[in-house]
Amino acid sequence: MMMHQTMRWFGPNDPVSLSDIRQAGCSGVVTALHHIPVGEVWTVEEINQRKLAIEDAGMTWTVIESLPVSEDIKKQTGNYLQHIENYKTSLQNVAACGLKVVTYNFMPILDWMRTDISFELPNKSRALRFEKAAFIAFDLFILKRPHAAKDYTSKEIETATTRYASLTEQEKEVLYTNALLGLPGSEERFTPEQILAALKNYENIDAKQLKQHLFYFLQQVVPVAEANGLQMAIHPDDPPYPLLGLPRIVSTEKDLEEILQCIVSPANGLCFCTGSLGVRADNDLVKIVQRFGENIHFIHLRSTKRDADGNFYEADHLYGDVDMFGVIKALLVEMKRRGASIPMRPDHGHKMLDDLHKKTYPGYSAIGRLKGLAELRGLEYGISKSI
Ligand code: DNO
Repeated sequence: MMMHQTMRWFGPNDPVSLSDIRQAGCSGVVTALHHIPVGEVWTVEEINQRKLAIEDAGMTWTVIESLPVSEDIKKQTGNYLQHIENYKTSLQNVAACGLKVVTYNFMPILDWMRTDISFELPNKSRALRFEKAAFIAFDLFILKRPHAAKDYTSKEIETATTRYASLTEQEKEVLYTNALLGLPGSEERFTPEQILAALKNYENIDAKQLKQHLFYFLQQVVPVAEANGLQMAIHPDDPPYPLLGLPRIVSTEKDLEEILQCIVSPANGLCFCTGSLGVRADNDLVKIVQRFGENIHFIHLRSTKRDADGNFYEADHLYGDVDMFGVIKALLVEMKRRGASIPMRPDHGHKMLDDLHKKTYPGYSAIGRLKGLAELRGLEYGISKSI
């Protein structure tokens, strides 16, 4: 038994087509209705229309990535109660259309964060990278977040100051654009004013408070998911630590444990993302699979490479810091235990070959992901034959 192999598809505007994904060897895609504003209901008609398009291309759609959680729900402000009701309705609707897994995240304001989306590797392909000094320079000197300096050591500030001084005007512009990239799947860019205003709303929400908001949300929606045969899958923070003074609450093994305990249900589960969790050296990924395997409903496979200065870049899928052999082996043991396959996707990929000249969503070019998937599939096949 192999994992259910999928790729993320951003919908009809994605430069990577369904046919490309099918040729990469996928039996399904994971997607979302990105055009529906966050907080509103996904209707049966809209879901079915997307599902049919995917089935027409010879694949299935069982995993949603993502059914987004509104900022109001995360902050418990404004219309959050209505948004939770809408979320429940969307869950009922996606279940009625035969979907199974609902990925979401609880990262305030921003989803993933990188400083460089075109980091040149020795072989000339391009990767996503997070450079700490550049990020701090962005925070202090471009965004100019009030009181940001108190979050950093004087050494970090010194390094960031030097780094900022080394940037050309064009490089500053690129750093600004990268750091303020909107949510994946949207063309939106935040302005510094928008971000500062959004950050201000989180001033009184610390990690403990945000966790309570997550738990409240889960206590509301998980019973609906369970009653409808759905599996919720929370995506970890990327990177897995606080940024811009914002709390991050899905970063460590302890966080995962608390989330799974706040409402014990087969529907309350994880999107196990090795690239996100793997940025922290104190996350033992194999152990996390062994401990929480039962609640892993969706898998993102990717590897990052850290350095001593707190930087990381997205490495080849099988190398970097992630013990991909150990992780896949542990996941296959879990699949065997439950007698069912788990959906996976190669997370991100390098920009390489013809894709170097194309405009694609950062991390989501076709060829780099195809290479990642092919390598992961080979590794999985080898391990599955030997256990
Ligand atoms: C990044 C993705 C995330 C993920 C969301 C899930 O490339 O892994 O954007 O889709 O966090 O809600």
